[in-house]
This record gives sequence, C-alpha cells and structure tokens, in this order.
Amino acid sequence: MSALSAFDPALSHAIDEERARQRDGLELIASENYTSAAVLEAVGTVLTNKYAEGYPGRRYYGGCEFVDKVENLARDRAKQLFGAEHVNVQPHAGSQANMSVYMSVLQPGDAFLAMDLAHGGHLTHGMSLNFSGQLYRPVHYGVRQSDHRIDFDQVARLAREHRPKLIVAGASAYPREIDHAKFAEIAKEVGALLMVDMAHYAGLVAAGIHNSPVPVADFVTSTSHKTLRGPRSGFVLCKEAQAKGIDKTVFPGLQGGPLVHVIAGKAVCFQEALLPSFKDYAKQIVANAKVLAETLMAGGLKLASGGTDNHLMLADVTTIGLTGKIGEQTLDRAGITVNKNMIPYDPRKPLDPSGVRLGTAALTTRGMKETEMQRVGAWILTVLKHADDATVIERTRGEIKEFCQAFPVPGIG
Ligand code: DSN
Repeated sequence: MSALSAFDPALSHAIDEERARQRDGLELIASENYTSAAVLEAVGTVLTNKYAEGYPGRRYYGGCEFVDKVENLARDRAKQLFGAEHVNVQPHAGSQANMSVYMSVLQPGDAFLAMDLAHGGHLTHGMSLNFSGQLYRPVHYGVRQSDHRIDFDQVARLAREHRPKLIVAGASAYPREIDHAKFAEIAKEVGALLMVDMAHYAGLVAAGIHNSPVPVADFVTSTSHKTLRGPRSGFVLCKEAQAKGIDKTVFPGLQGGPLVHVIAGKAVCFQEALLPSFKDYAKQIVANAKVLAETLMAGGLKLASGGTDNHLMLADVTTIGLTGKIGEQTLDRAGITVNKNMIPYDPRKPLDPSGVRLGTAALTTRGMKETEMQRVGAWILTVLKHADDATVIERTRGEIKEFCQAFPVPGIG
C-alpha cells in the first residue's frame, strides 16, 4: 500500500480512477498530453519543499545551491532548444507567462492587438472577463469567413488604426500554421512589439516542423504541457533587451516562490525535446492529425478551414444534427475525450457551441499512427451518429478500452 492510499484512501481512489480514465480512453483534448515517467518523477520530488524566491545566484532564501542547478539546467536547455536569447522558466502557467509580458510593456488602458477568443484566441488575449480584457484595451482580429485563415489585411488595418504597443500572435484553437514573419512585418510597420503565444504548437516549433517565432518576436510565451509534453506550467522566451523587464515582472511583480519541482519537470521536458526522437514524435502528431481530419471529413463532418496543418482540428458537429455540448458529452460516454469549442462565425454560444476541438498529441505519445487514426476517426463518427443509441456507445467504449491496452501510457502502463 502506498503512503497516499494508506493515509488518504478517498483521494487515492480518485487518483486511481483518473489514472484508469487516462489509460482506458482516447484522449483527444488538443491541449493535453501524457508526460514521460521521468517528468512525473521530477515533479513528485522533494523539490516541492523548497522556497527559492529570486533567481539562481540571487535568492532571498538560504539553501538554494541545488535548486539553482535545477533552474539553470531548465534555462539552459530551453535556450538551446528554441535558440532564445533569454528565458524565464518561473511562470506557473501560460496565463502568468502572458501576464508577465503585458505587465512589462503595457500600462493599464493601453491597446494591444490579439486574436479574438471566438476565432481561436485565448482568454488571456483580451477576453472581457479576463485580466487582459479588464486592465488593457484589447483590439481583436480574426479569421476570414471564406476560408477560416487569419485575415492579415484586417490585422494590418487594425494595427495602423489603433497603433497598439503590442501585437499578440498565437492561438488556442487555430488549425493552421501561423506566419510569424508576417506578424513581425506588421508590428515593425506600426512600431509595436510582437509577442507570440505558441503554447499549443511549441512542440512543433521545438521539432522544427513549424516556423519558429523566436527570431522574429520580441517575446514568445508558452505552456510546457501541450505538444511540448512536459509538466503543466509556463515559460517566456525573449530578446536580451527585454530580459530585465520580464524577470522583474515575473518575480517579484507577479509571483513569489517558483515551483522548483515543476521547473525540474520542465528541465526534463526540454531535454527530451532536444532528442532526435522528439522530431519523429512531432512529425507523427501532424501526420496523425491530417489522417484524423480526412477521416472525419470523409464521414460528413465539416472542419474549420477544411483541415489542419498542426495537431488540432475544429469539427462542426451541427452538420450531423448535434451541438458541441452534446457532442462532447456523447463522446465522453464512449471513452473519447474532447472539448466543445466555438467554430469561427459560430451562431451558437460558448457554453453550447457548434463544434468540438480534437488534437492528436496525446494519442501520438501512446504510439498510435495513421492506421490507428482511421480507426479513431471511425469510432468518433459512429458515436456522434448514434448519440441516442446507448448500446452502440457502450459497445464502442468496450472496443476502445480493449484497443487502448496495446498503446501503453508513459508512467501508467
Ligand atoms: N485552456 C487551454 C486550451 O485548452 O487550449 C489553453 O491554455
């Protein structure tokens, strides 16, 4: 019996149930992944006991000689992986990473240009209830209605009109590769700084599959747990000129003690992403997404922008008579996890939108390839088309559970 199960059976049981859910179902949430056993181990170490306010060599606590080594390893590896001039690995999550950039260059009330949440942006890109929408003056660009691609004419027009101090590129639900150089060109023209939030596709950038924002952006923010496959956390890359501002905004501006155990997990993740095998992994994510997208479209689902270049896709399930909420719930009952999502120009509301978002990063980690994606796509279609048929859903759940046994989850088996 483990210490946890002996001391706290109720909590331990809930964790066991979650472990089984992750093992027995198809994880298709585009922002999730399975970390390696090494990342899990690093995050579960005694480093969680340590306070380390400050930065390596300049801490406000004693006993930091070893955690300094941990943070330096994480910083050095991130710099090497992305070719960045400076990195801050202390943000607890992507929101703090984004907040640190805003706070280092914007004053309350300042305008910044970013992607509309309803077109694929993130909450921290200026959603009205988020700090970014409350403290600053977001101006939003979106995608064209005709092809669901970023409307660069609109980006340029809004940039010229509003002269924002900061332009934000990057998205949470955009299935196409983003042209960072084009954003940089517009930013330069209007004298704005450029921040790219690459949280979703950081793994594809690390592997050299998508164009890197690092050379052209003043700031690049990211989470570490999506396609990058690390622990749940965030980090900021920036040019040397912005380093001091970012560091003092993260600490003491926004956070106190960094989570050194999570920084250790990030150090492992960066090291893993430096391996040649990570390139193969990232390539397979994209290849899998293409096959899944084709399978779903062949089965009658309409995808935003007609497909995908990255790890994710947005499927309009109203084309088969469902809503995003019902689609998510129905797939869940069959052991297929996705999230409901707005599609561009969605006539429906965020709590019950027209679409579901699907991503292939987690299934690719389990070793699934193109053939398996065809099977996964067929299950998704069957379930969605038989949303009222409990027998079909139960049968599919059983098939999926059996199928998943051949694709072990790192750290679970
Ligand atoms: N909430 C995350 C997502 O699911 O895309 C982004 O941070």
